Order: sequence, then C-alpha cells, then structure tokens
Amino acid sequence: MTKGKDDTGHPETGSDTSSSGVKRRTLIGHTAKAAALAGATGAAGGAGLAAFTRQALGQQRQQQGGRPQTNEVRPGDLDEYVGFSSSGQTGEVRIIAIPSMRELMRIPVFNRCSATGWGLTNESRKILTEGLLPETRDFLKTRGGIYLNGDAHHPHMSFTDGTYDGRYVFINDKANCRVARIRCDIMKCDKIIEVPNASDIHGMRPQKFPRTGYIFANSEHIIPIPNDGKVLDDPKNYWSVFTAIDGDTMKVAWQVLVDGNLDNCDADYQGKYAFSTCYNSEKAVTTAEMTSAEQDWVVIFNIARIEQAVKDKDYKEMQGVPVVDGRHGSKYTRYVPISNNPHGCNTAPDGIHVAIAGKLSPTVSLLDVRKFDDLFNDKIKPRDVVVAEPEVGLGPLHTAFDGKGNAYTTTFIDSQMVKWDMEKAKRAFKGEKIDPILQKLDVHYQPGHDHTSMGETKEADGRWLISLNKFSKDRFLNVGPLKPENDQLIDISGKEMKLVHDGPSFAEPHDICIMHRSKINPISIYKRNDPMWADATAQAAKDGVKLEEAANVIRDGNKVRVYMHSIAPNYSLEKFTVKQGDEVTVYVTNMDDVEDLTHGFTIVGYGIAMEIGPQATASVTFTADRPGVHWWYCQWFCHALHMEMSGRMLVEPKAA
Ligand code: K7E
Ligand code: CUA
Ligand code: CA
Repeated sequence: MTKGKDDTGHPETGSDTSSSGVKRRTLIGHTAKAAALAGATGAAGGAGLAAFTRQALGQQRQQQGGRPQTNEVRPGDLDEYVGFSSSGQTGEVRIIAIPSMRELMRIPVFNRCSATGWGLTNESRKILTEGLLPETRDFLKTRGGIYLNGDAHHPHMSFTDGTYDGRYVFINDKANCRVARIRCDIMKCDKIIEVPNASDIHGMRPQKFPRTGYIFANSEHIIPIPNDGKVLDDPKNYWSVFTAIDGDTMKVAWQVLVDGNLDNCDADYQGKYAFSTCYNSEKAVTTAEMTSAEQDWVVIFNIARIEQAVKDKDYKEMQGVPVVDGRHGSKYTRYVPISNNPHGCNTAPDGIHVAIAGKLSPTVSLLDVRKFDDLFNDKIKPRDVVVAEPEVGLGPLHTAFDGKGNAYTTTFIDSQMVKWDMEKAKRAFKGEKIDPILQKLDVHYQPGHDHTSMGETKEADGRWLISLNKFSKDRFLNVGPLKPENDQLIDISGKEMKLVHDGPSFAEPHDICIMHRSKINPISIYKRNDPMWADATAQAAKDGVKLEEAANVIRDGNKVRVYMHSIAPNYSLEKFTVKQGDEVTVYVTNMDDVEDLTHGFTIVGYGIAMEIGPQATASVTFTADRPGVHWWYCQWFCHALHMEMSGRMLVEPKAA
C-alpha cells in the first residue's frame, strides 16, 4: 500500500474517506437511509445523492414552514452552491462556496502563482505560451517568455442544452487579449489562446445551445487591423471584431468585423443568435467623444448565416482567421439602437428575453429573441425587437434573473439592486399605467455585475443573488488606502430581497457564475495518464525512464534531466549533482495515492517552486548558474516529517 496521510500521523479527521470508500461526511451528515444508499452506490454516487437529498430538504423546508432559507453553514457542513469568481486584475479564477461565501480555491490562469508554480513549471508555461500569436511570442522573448498579468472578467461554465454541464469554465483576459479554459475535473487551466485581430477581449460567453460549442468573445477597443504600425492616429480605420472560438479545440473558428466597438455579449437558448453591446458607436478615442451620441447599439450576430459565409468563402483571411464583414448593411448582423453607452447583456432563463443595461441611460432595454428572425428577414425594424424599457435608476450595469419572471439590475450610481417584473415592464412599455419596479435594495457600494444561482441557465432557481460591489468603503475594518471589494449575498427566495452577507474580496472580481454543487464533480486524485504532463511522459520514455519509479539523472550534453518520485516524506533522490551552467529539468512524480496529499518542490535560492498533486507529475527547467549546495524541500505540508522532506542539488562551480 502506498504510504500516505492516513498512516502518517495526520489526525484522522483530516481524512474524508473511510476504508470502505464511503465519504465519512455522507455517513455523518445525513439520514441512515441516505448513508445506506450512498454505501451502495460508492463515494461519488453517495456525494451526488447527498447533494440531491440536501437540495430536496432545503426546498421542503422552504415550502413547509414558509421559513426563510438561511445562509448559515455550520462547521463541517457543505455549501449548496459553487461560484466561479473572476478576480479582475489579479488574473486568476476563485471558487467561492455559497451561501457561506467561503473562498475554497484559487485557480491560477493569467497570473503567476507562488504556491503552485503556475508560470514556472514546464506544464504551465506550455499552456501559457502555446496559444500565443507568433509575434507575441517574439515580443515576449526578452520579457521572460510569458505575460505576467491578466485581467479576468467573465467566468462562464460550458453548457449543454441550456444548462451547465460541468466540463469547463472559460474566462477572458481583457489585458492581453486571451481566452482561457479551466478543466472542471481537476480545476486547473488547460488551454489559453490569444485572439488575433483584437484588442482587449472583454465580453465573453459560451454558446448555451445545443452545447458549447462556441465561446463568443468581444474585442473591446477599436484598433487598426492589422495593428502593425502602418495606421496610427487615424481612428476612422480602427475596428473591432466579434470572435467565435471552438470550445473543444480552443481554436478561433471565425470572426466578424463590426462598426463601433464591442462591450459585453451573450447568446440565446436556441443556438441561432449571439449579441453584443456597443458603447462606442462614435468610433471615438476620448471619453467625451465616446459619450457624445444619443444612442449606441446592440449588434446581433446570425450564427447560421456567418457559418454559411465561412463555407462560401465570403470572408477575408486575417492572421489565419476567416473574418466576415458584419458592418452596417451586412446580412450577417443587425444593429439595434440603444441609448446611451449600454453595458450589460444578459439573456433571461425564459429563453426569450435579453436585458441590455443602459449605463448612461437609466433604462434597461428588453429584447425579444423571437423577433430576431423577422429582423434578419427585414420584416421589422431594429427597434421593433425592444419589448420593454423600464427606468430602473442611475447607472444600470448588469441584470440577473430568478427564473420566476423577475429581473435584478445593478445600478452603479444609485448603489442599488433593483428588482423588476419583466411582464409588467412589457405592459408599461405598451402604455399601461403600471410600475414594474418591485423593490430597490441598497448595496454597498457601486455594484457592477450581479448573478443569481443557476441564473444564466434555463434552470434558474431563484435562491441566491450576489452583488459584486466595486467599493467597500466603511463596510470592513480599514486596511489602508487599498480597500477590498464587497461581494454581497442577497437572499431572493422570498418576496423581498434580503441582504445577508458582506464578503470582502481582493481586486477585483467582476463577475461570478453560480451553480448548484451537483453540477460539478471534480476528482481528488489525478489519473496517471493525464495529458497535462504528456511531454514529461514522452521525454521520460525517450530516456528509458518510468516516471512512477524514477530516481534517475540523465546527462545530455549540457542538459541534465533529473527524474524523481515522491512518497511522503521522501523523494526518491536525496541529492543530484550538476555543473554550473547546465540546463536542468527536474521531473517529480507524486506517487502518493491519497486524497489531499499534495507535495511540493522548492529549490532554495533558485526561484523554483511547484505543486505536485497526488499521482501527478510536474516539471521545471532552469539554468544551474549558482554554484554550491542548494537544498530542495517540499512546501506543501504533507506528513509529520514534512520538514525533513528535502534533498540537495550540488552545483559544481565552473573551472576558473
Ligand atoms: Cu461590467 Cu468587464 Cu463584465 Cu466589470 S464588465 S462590471
Ligand atoms: Cu511532501 Cu511536504
Ligand atoms: Ca457612445
């Protein structure tokens, strides 16, 4: 048996799995009947059943007593919902448990991560570089090879048939024009691509139906295409492109050239249309000019027609990508005028309505996607697709839904969450004297995105709403001039919205997607054949080394490949010797087959650190340019003898 946590003096409570493989939690937390069933179906089935049971109980509680749901999650209890939160300029994705608002995990994506070695390991550097455009790779050559920053705005899970399917979470990088994918089986990023012909990828949404499918991504700022310096201070010749990325291959499928710029986007539940807001129809380069027009617009993209255009070769190839011309007059797009500098773009779970937040206009424009066919067949005018336009307050930015016909719009300037009734708004739009606003709740302060539980899927359940507020001001203890943001949890299960929790967060989650925990089912121990370390496996095979048993040092000219495996509290090598100036690659395979037993590998004075999860392989390459004794050690607490888990790299000095 592999030595691991269970037999290493770690407190027994640290283990969640009993010898029979049944989750202890399942046994403790639930009824005897549930536990018995869990035992019968195994650990995974048990967890799924437990989730199901708990949800059912929760709903029952609500229905029976009429008592409000609670956000209290007692020690040892599990939350019902999972949120994937963008971290803005931090560049990572965070997993938040809801309703406790506990931060469970951070997934490095566009940032560097000291704990996991993201940006240092060969595996992460491959992901960070393989999708870059060739000219970017050249540009980064003298800058360490990778971008060190990112600006992550819009995390969204992949869909099948209009709801989350637990495969991937996608996230955009506004700062360096990238789109990344996170594998939800291991909660690690596995692909990052740079979008060509684009400037700052901002709005990003997966196709909801029939599946993802495409990832739609907006190039926000207008630029010359190609942006090679030939056109400079000539904004007439600046453009934005709408991009469809194949979510399976993470390759750009096609792009559409548009007038104006592109801000946020979403897709319908029919698989026919995607749509984006534009705040810079003026094609301006200053704030004053960008806000000069009375109206900007929403661009609607006709996916079938665009795909046909690509088949018919009605495009221009730019940077290896088919770019379809979707400017005014094109059959591929329609432009719906919206006042004034619209921002948020959110499709309702009813599959019919799309809410466009006015930002500088106090209104939200509600579009009816059932009218889009007629619009594209020129039977109606663009504004005919607008079926409501309630005034919600100052600075409407984003809208979320409860699946019961209500919309929740954030108003940035008013600092409120505004609940309104979509049907009433439609009746008011037709002239009826009726107020669609149901409630305005103060939030603290200046909200951007909001998101409801399951609210961007057809399974919206109307339980929780999170308001991501840009300012916390006096809501927390003062920590200096830089304050946390404030992610507020609102109970929307009753008639009235109730604020139940303030959650500080570091710079600057823009958006979150919230799903019932039954939608994800990550593994706890890696599969040995995971593609993440396929290169290491291939190199080891060439060197005649088996990673699982490795304790080898292979010299290949001035390249040295060091293979070791780890079983707590030991590495299979206690030392290795290289020459100053050698290019050294260290491969570590964690052979502990135990849940929550991660090892690390840190070399003192070399700026090297990496995470090696149970049954994973990780590798790192560096130049051994410092002579002397350099200890390496394990930086993830793994064993009573964790401190002793170490070894020495001996670097022989160059002959003088
Ligand atoms: Cu409104 Cu980038 Cu989604 Cu922020 S964007 S708020
Ligand atoms: Cu291995 Cu700490
Ligand atoms: Ca404008």
